[in-house]
Amino acid sequence: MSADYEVRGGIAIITMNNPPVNGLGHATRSGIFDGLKKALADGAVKAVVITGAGKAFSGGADIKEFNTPKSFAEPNLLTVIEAVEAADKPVIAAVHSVAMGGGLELALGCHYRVAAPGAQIALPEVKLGLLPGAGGTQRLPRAVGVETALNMIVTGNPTPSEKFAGTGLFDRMIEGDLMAGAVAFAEEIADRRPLPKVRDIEINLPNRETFFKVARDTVAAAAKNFPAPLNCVDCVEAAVTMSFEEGLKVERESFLMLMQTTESKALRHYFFSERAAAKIPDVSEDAAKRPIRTAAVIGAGTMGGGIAMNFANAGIPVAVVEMNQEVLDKGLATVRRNYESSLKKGRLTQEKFEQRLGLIKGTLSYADVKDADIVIEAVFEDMSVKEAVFRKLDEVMKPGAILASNTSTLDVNRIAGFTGRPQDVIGTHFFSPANIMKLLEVVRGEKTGKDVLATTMALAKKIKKIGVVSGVCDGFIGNRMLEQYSRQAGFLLEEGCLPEQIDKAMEEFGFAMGPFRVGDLAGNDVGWYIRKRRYAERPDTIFSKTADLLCEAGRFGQKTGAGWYDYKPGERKAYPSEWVNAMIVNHSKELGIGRREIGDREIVERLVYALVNEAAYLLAEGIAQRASDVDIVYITGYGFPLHRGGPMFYADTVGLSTVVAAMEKYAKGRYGQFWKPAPLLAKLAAEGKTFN
Ligand code: T1G
Repeated sequence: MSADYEVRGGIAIITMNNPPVNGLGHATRSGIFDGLKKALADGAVKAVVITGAGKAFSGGADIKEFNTPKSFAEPNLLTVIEAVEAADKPVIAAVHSVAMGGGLELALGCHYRVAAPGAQIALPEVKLGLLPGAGGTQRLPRAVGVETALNMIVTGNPTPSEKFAGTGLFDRMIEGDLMAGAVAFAEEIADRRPLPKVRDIEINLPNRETFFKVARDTVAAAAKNFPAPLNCVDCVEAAVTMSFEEGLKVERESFLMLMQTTESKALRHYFFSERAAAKIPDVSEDAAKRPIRTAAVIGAGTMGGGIAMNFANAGIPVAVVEMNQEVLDKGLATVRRNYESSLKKGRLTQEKFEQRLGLIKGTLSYADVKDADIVIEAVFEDMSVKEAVFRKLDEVMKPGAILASNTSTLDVNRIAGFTGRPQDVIGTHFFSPANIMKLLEVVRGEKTGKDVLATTMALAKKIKKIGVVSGVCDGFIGNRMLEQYSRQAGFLLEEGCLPEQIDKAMEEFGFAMGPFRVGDLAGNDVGWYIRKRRYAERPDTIFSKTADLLCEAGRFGQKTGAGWYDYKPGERKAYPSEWVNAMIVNHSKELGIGRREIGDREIVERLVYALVNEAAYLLAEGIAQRASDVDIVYITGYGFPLHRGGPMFYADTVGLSTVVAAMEKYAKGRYGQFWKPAPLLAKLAAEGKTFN
């Protein structure tokens, strides 16, 4: 059973024991339920304490069981909590470390609750596209007040346990030995009657109509594409306006409905995918790692400065190396401005501001960084420049230093070959802005040491990035897929679309920004430089020339005041450009293409399925370890809509045979050869299977 039972001097102790976080799976629920029955039947037992073994009281319902029969198998969580609340002996929850979701709901069903300080208290179900489904929306408002409860439920964010000392949530905070304190508390209240129940606490909320109207307006504005947050408001309102039982019914109906939504399945997929990405089949989690006490960055440009900030934010001293004092000063000034902006917005305390700035130093000399544990080059994306840097690093850096490249497309094996220590070379592809974007593509070279890979993945976690391992190919995972996405966008321009139509279609699909607005933001010259290399390396790969014509006109985007769109000085608003649209129409004419009306559906299918098809090749080649890694890359690095779960999850929800049928339709168009389904995609579709 996933719960241990013992009796200590008349106090029964039920200890949930389902590592790693005491998820309330069927076995654990049964263990609690049976332990309670035993305690209530034992005349020698005066009170019951429920707690959790290991690193959590309980992390909540076992998400791995969702959408399986076990999830609702009796005793389900509601049954367990009802039994606890109806017990005729006092039941005390002894909370430590983590009490989340169903774990907190179980504690709320107990008659008393004691807690160690510093425990994370949360109802995070909304982050999974759900809401608390075991009484949390009805009991928490009664325990801590409607406003506090609603904020916790709608945001899902944790609050430290000590914040609830003296509220209806915790009867006592216990420093030191929690179990000894809990047993002593149990003995103290063992004979107290009647047994207090959170459900009996009266709620009074003046101006409740206004309160919930404001709450709904606030939540609706932030909850675009996600139904759960507004349902949370409805349930908390039911706690205020209805009886406990009626409110519980409203909660249950909403919970079961949300459990079936694609949005919730996408969010649950993301939750597990983010954790799966850290796993490397041939590198165990306890593989040897090198200590990272100091870092260095080569290049003080936008990327170099952003990368340096990641180290400073994690408390790791970092030196930025530049060849030119003026460029170095400019780069460090940008870093200071970024921190000043966070300070002004209240996201950073003065102390943290000074501490972080103090951790970043500039230098013009490689010799100053020779003892750094890791050095990351963030110089111009040109192999000859990378070669010069890595030869220098090989000459200067201490033995055992990790030599990383921030290249976004180049061959990390070739870069490793510029050194005499290829086992120490790895790719760390940050995404701009490097101090903000969560994704870090960790590019594993053929000779990259397992300890170097394990160290870099652990470093990703330390600097609060999501590390995803990629093999070596042109563009790794994200940019290789982006190439096909961009190609389709260019062809659509030639066939009849204009930039604003494509961007609008993709933003309505859920992308943060469409491809052309992204280009104008990042700089169209970046892609231009990469395409010119690809024209030379792969002359048979056809691209639309529209993007080149744009760059030849110097329209690099916001940084030149004009790109796919026009911009007014000092504004970031994109205005459709007559010049660009005329250029596109004229280009179609020169190609002899009769422009046609193209619907949003075709736009979305061609751009998204281009991602899916290229990813199927990546998976078959072993560049990406698993489909869910591709989803993580595209959600965290390229703005793919989270509520759709990522390109591979989205293809699964559409159905792979539907995806293949659409591709067969597009294969009849221009450059149709791309639309031949990748063998893996064709195989899975034929077998009625999915990527994830
Ligand atoms: N169910 C199953 N597995 C879980 C889990 C859960 N609730 N929480 C974590 N894990 C796994 C996770 O996948 C990973 O597995 C390992 O535990 C360590 O996680 C009725 C319906 C608790 C703060 O949303 O926020 O209750 O990769 O790396 O950094 O109303 O996990 O090792 O195989 O995150 O120490 C609500 C989600 C559920 C909490 C610990 N609860 N979990 O963080 O470890 S719905 C949640 C977390 C619910 C009721 C409803 C965190 C954590 P693996 P980790 P951590």
